[in-house]
Amino acid sequence: MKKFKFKNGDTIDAIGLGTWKSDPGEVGKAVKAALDVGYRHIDCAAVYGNEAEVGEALQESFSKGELNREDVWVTSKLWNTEHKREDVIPALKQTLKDLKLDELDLYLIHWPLAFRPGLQGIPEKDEDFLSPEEAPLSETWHAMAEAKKEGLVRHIGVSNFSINKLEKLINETGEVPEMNQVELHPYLQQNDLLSYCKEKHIFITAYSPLGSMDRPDSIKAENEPSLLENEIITGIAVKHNATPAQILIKWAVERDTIVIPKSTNPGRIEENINSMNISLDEDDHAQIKQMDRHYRYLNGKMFETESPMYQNIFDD
Ligand code: NDP
Ligand code: 1BO
Repeated sequence: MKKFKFKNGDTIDAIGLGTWKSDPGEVGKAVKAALDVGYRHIDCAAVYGNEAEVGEALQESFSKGELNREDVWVTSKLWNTEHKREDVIPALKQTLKDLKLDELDLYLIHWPLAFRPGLQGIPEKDEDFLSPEEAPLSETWHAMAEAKKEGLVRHIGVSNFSINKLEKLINETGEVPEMNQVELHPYLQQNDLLSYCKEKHIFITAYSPLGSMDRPDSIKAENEPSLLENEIITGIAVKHNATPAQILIKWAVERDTIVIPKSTNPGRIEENINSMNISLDEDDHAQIKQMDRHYRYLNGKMFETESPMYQNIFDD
């Protein structure tokens, strides 16, 4: 398994298990199935509503002596209602309690958007947000740094940050996030962001690498393009005697990004990690390069209200 090394020597596996939309009753089994076939990296978030079950599965493996805590990389994310400086560490402590861990490997600001504390669901009106003056991202970031100093988390980063937002955060705080987790796949190759992050030594994690087809209809566009059925991808899959999902995952890894496909199906969980055994050639990369169409499955529109301040979150 390819690994990426942080400045302090810690390493993260290039392929992790995504857990968004993994239902209660299924997510624990998925984590156990993943650990059994060699995953050592689990991507979680408070808002996924399933961290307690993920924690039980991890705990079972640790208590049986199958794995030690330090064998598994666990990422979680701060939800948008907890951006106030005083709310960050309590939110992190709740996640640690749910996951039954003393320390996280990586904690990310989930979105560069602050919701009113206590808001259930997603914003419907401008008042459901805290403005950038009420909850500046720099303040949230300072609290993340405090959590790291307190030993609650080993690494901190962000998610869904554009180059502009990263630049602003770095200029305002003098601290560089260690990770940016963003949507990334052949239809959204993020070349500029990749170059920027490489220059700043920020790792990139690619989310929704397979097209996130199990999202609720309310956050799906009509006639979304399919990655798994794309002719270039299926053609390359046939050539390598592999599946389309394996090609998409290995493409992400060969571009030096970390990738976190979600599945609750044991066969697909194993299929996805086995993508590490495939090797794409120059022609495969050249063909996939042509697929970029700057298409986002998660376009952020679900968070938009009337105010321009809460629109175009990705600065596209
Ligand atoms: P993915 O692109 O990983 O797609 C998940 C879908 O693909 C599910 O329907 C799954 O079904 C299916 N699938 C999985 N493996 C295969 C396979 N081998 N062949 C065919 N279908 C397959 O979508 P996600 O949006 O879930 O992204 C992955 C992870 O990234 C999330 O779970 C989450 O952890 C993270 N994420 C983070 C975000 C952020 O804002 N930071 C936003 C979105 C995602 P099944 O389960 O039945 O196998
Ligand atoms: C609102 C979607 C979050 C997925 O990480």
